[in-house]
Amino acid sequence: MTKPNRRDMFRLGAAAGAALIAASGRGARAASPPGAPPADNAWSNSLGHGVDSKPYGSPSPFEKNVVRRYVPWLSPTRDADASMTPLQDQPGIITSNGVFFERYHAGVPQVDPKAFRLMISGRVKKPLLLTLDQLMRYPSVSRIHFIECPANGATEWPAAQLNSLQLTHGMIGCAEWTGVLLSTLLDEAGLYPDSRWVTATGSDGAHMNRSLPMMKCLDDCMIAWGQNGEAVRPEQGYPARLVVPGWQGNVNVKWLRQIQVGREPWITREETSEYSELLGDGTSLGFTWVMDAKSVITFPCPEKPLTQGPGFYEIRGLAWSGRGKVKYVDISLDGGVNFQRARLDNPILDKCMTRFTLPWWWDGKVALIQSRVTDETGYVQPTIVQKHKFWGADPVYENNSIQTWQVLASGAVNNVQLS
Ligand SMILES: Nc1nc2c(c(=O)[nH]1)N[C@H]1C(S)=C(S)[C@@H](COP(=O)(O)O)O[C@H]1N2
Ligand SMILES: [Mo]
Repeated sequence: MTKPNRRDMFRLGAAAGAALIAASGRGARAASPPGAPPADNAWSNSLGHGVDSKPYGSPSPFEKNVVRRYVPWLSPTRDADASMTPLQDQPGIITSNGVFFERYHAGVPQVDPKAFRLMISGRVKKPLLLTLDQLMRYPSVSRIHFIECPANGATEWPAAQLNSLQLTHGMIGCAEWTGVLLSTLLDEAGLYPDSRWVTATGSDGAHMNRSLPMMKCLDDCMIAWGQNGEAVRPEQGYPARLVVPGWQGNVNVKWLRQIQVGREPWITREETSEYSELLGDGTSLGFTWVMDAKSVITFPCPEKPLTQGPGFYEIRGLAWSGRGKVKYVDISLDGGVNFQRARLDNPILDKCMTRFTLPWWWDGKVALIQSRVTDETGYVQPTIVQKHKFWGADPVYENNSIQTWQVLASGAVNNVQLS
């Protein structure tokens, strides 16, 4: 199909609309068929609800399908589980608090903010014990960062298993976090030259604890109490969580209660049985903190097929890197043979989701669409074949490989893996 000019962009859609009007004729009042002027619907002839009925808002009932979802066979219990963000319905880079993915090892505790205490102890000159009000008194920052669980995409290591963007890529969320930099509190407590490691512990039943090198703690870690214009949600660690920008989700300790400073890493259970990866050659990686660059096309995708026949569509997607900013995103329509550069939307921020788009005149034929991000360090998102070379045949974590969606002639979209 030759590329039509801009004025013709919706020509095919308009023709289909005209046919529909002819078929529906008179009496079709409820919904306006494409091409017809807006119908005079009931909501135009009556009062809407007033300010008293919804002091805390919620999405339109027509958006009830936009919810977190989970994969029952990934974990046997709901209180030690993960749910995924519906990325197919996320228009921009911010993940709505109500659908921000969840991961917890012992359920969501209900923490009383009055009883909250944060202890900063260990190899510091002046240990601190802070109430929430005291914590919130320190100078604060607001920053937009993603948090991604390294198990995001784990099911897709052996083969394309789940035909869903949400279930293959949704263990990520991006929010504006507001709080105090960890460096501010560590400066207040006073470090010694050999105060080289920090361990953060949660107050939930899992008492999740992870060791972090001092360099990262003094760089950009923060203790956040704000999330996208309101208090951090219970699922995200109310009233305060650690945000470790760009690093594995599991180090972003929620329901925070202790920051311990020491000379050595703690080598906690989470750092031996859980988050250390066995490689193909039999050796194990001690710490794998940084989330490497990743991108995915969010439209079209299995949940959002092409429903209006051949013609113009805008390919849309999200890209991010735990090492810094997204530099560019390339799109392939033929399974990775040829690539063209996508347009990036501002803002392009450090360790943050970046939105990309590409205009596409779909000829109605089968296409294999992919996105590939390059970050500001020059790191290029790898193929699954390249990943397996280093990570071995059967890994769990860190699947940041290029995703291929197969667009069928019908417009349906499937998750496929190219070997
Ligand atoms: N206290 C505590 N913090 C925790 C966890 C936990 O179980 N308990 N789970 C971790 C894991 S594995 C991930 S991926 C992130 C998920 O953050 P979210 O639920 O806000 O998306 O929280 C981390 N912080
Ligand atoms: Mo995680």
